[in-house]
Amino acid sequence: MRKLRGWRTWIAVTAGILATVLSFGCGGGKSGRGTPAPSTGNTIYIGVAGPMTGDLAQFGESLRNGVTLAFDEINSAGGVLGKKLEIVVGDDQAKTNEGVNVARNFARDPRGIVAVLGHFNSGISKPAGEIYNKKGIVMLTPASTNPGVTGPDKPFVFRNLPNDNQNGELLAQFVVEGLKAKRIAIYFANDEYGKGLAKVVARKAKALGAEVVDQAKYDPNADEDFRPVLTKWKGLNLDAVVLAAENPKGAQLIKQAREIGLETPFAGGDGIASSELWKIGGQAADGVYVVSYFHPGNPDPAVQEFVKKYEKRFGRKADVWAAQAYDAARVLADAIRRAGSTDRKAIRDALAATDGWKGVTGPHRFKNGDAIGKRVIITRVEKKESGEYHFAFFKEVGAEEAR
Ligand code: ABU
Repeated sequence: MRKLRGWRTWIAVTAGILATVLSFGCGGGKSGRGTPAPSTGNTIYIGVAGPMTGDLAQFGESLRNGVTLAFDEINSAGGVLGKKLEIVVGDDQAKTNEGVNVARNFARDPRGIVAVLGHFNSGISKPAGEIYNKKGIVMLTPASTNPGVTGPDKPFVFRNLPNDNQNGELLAQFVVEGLKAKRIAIYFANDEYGKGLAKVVARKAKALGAEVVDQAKYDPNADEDFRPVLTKWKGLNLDAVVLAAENPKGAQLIKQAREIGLETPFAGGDGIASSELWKIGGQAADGVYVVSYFHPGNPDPAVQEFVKKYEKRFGRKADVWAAQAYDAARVLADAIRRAGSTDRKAIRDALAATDGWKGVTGPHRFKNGDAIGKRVIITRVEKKESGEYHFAFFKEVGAEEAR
């Protein structure tokens, strides 16, 4: 009997020690395995991930600038929960393996990263999101639109923009009904974003009665000559070309199209919503239609204040990705404030419960991690009197529920 009591005591003491060790190592048992407890000092560390170098660095820069501006404002006003927000930058170089490394490094960062804003590319947000989800760290992407990035099986993964089921349908509808296109061709990047968007556009365009005459894909990681396909398309009597691509490749493609004399109207997804369109494409970009969620000419005082502050701080104009990141940073800060702590699960729950928080890109609500009710607009590249190109507001095409 005494022997049995001895064993019981030994088991109880061992279990106690184990529980204590685990609670120190994993943030009170609430963080993923091997993930340091969330920041407990006077600083809240937030990861910002995207392509900071490489061909897609323009997008990473917009994301980082948008978050920087938001955190500067919040910190000047006293921070969140009396703590300062600080960015930890992760450069995924728009490469999947680098993105996965960034996610792993964030998850084991000894400072205890509380949440992550990013990544940009859907093909990276998908595997990286799985890591964050497993580790119990919120990932809020301001840019990745492939439907598979989020889902009920990934409760820690969010995006604050419509997914490509919505964007693709709205883009197809605009092309078929708005541009009256009956014969369409689609050129897409052979990546998670391009393939997904092209599929939805093709399906919806056909459903609306248009003919998808041809589709072509390109390798986003190779130096491609688009001219052979574009030359073939010149003889197809097309009414519109839909582009499911990211800049700079999208801009290069449009430039080559005009060079070989293909004058068909181009309409593209949000991957070509950056100034590289005219910086690379020049005059060829004139008149290209592009999906967006932000318009700097919006007279809303909050939008105008953001546009001015952004230009003053960074010496460049705010684009849709800067605006998206600015809103993502501020809605996350709002969720941390509402959570009342840096507990990662409490932040996830508060973010999921966001109900109408209004940013410069519109109101924010989430369902299974997807943004719902967000405004989608079509912009058109136009030359201003000053000679500068810009994305002019063309048409609002929807604010539908995520599906
Ligand atoms: N949605 C813009 C391009 C980024 C991506 O989803 O891959």
